[in-house]
Amino acid sequence: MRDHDQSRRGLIKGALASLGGLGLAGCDGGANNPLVQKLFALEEMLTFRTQSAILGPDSLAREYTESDISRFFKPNGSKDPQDESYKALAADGFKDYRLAVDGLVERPAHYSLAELRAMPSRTQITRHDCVEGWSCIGKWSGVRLSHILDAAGVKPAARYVVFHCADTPDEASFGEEPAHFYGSIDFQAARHEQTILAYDFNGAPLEVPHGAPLRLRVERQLGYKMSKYVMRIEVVDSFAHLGDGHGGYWEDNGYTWYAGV
Ligand SMILES: Nc1nc2c(c(=O)[nH]1)N[C@H]1C(S)=C(S)[C@@H](COP(=O)(O)O)O[C@H]1N2
Ligand SMILES: [Mo]
Repeated sequence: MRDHDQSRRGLIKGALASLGGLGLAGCDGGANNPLVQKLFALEEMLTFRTQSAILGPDSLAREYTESDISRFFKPNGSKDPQDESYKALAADGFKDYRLAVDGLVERPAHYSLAELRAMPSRTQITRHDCVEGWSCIGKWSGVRLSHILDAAGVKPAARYVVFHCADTPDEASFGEEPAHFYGSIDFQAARHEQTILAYDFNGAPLEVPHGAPLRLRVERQLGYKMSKYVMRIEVVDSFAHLGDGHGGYWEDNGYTWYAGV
């Protein structure tokens, strides 16, 4: 059963990959291609059916060994945030970085990197799949998101965890501040054992192209859900008020494309 579904997914991934080869797919623009959107919707449906009906949403993503680690792990999307306060933090080795945790929680908090590193950690070697059709295997270490959520005390009305990021992928227009990247996941994903806020990549502190100083790993989902440059975690009951209301930067981009063409 599992192999069958894996190979169906493989076929769709292959189709996406060949589109990528034609320069049609990819996080940097091709995601707006109608065919890519359709294939992605199909992929999402099959993935959802496979994972919830057969594997169960809490089952673990495959973990690999040290020798499987990709020699080159492609950085994608934002690679060098230009936000002034982010640049100041980076110039100082993120000494003054604080992760904010707020929203529908009993105990809003701020954590330095040292405090995050002092929490129980998890290390996992996993495969990152971008919707563009490429995959890389890397080793990630960080704190489980569920640990952070438990420390904050999630209120009953909470439904999603939102990640507010430092990067501003789009140009500012008409003197407005450029919008920051954001993403969101539900609590099933947030509390999954392999869902971590990673500060180390392949055994060394995360570097800027991969999301320094802290990035989400949500291993049962595609790459674009794994917010880099996480500055603030907000627990919400709805994301309708954020961005264009679709729960994330990439999600909002998909919607804009459908509406516009
Ligand atoms: N803040 C932020 N997070 C992001 C992105 C981005 O542009 N900004 N791109 C996403 C996409 S499409 C992918 S494939 C992965 C890439 O992670 P990597 O650069 O470590 O390979 O980050 C995801 N998280
Ligand atoms: Mo991606």
